[in-house]
Amino acid sequence: MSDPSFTFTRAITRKPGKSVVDGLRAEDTGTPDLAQMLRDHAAYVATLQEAGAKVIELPPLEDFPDALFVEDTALCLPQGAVLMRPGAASRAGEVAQMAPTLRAQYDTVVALQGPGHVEGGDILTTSREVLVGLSERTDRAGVAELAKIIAHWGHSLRIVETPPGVLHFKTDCSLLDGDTILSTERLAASGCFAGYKVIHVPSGEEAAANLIRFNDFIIMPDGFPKTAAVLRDAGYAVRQINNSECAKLDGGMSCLSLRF
Ligand code: CIR
Repeated sequence: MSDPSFTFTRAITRKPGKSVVDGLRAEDTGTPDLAQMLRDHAAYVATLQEAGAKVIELPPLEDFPDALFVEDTALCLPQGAVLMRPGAASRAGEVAQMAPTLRAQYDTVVALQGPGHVEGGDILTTSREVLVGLSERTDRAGVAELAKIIAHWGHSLRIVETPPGVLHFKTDCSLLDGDTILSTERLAASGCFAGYKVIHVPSGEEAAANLIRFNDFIIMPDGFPKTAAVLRDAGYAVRQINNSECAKLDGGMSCLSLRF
């Protein structure tokens, strides 16, 4: 049977707009180049399509510089979608912009009501559970509300910690298959993946930890040859996309789509 944690038919993406240069970032490492970002985004969409996705491409939202990072607005599960409450104030309004698209795709869409916050980047869905990392953007009240919603759909949720100074839980880990996680050493050291098969990101390539598994493909950022080799040796079909511009905004492969 196909594993719903990485077997998908659809994806939602949103093109970056000119305002992306104002996107949030922990550290200023330069202004993102929109033209390059649009080329990378087009390659990302094309790779999702090659992996078997029908991609719903949404237009830029100039009022929301980070809106291309659609993953943070929702959790998509087979039974329904949950609209998040981003912890970053400048991103809160992105959710209402995503809601109609999800309502058109799903019979069941439930919104977190608050007062807590959760961002999708802190959620890793495996074949056995939903892991949610507490972070600067995701708090206990938000996670408690999310846990109740998805418990009705038969999902158990486990609270874990996002390492200090790391934006999102999935900045440091990804699902490779239902039972196998790619993780940085610093995150895996917390013990949060006990019982899973863990592949460590080679030292110095920590920024490769955020990737996606979509059907048969691993879609990862370009420029991390050791990680790519480890994954190929483990039998995965790897596709690489330039991520230099989104990286300036702490964004990676998972942030750029909702997959379901
Ligand atoms: C932010 O700080 O919210 C954006 N600049 C980056 C969001 C990345 N999203 C993700 O990891 N899911």
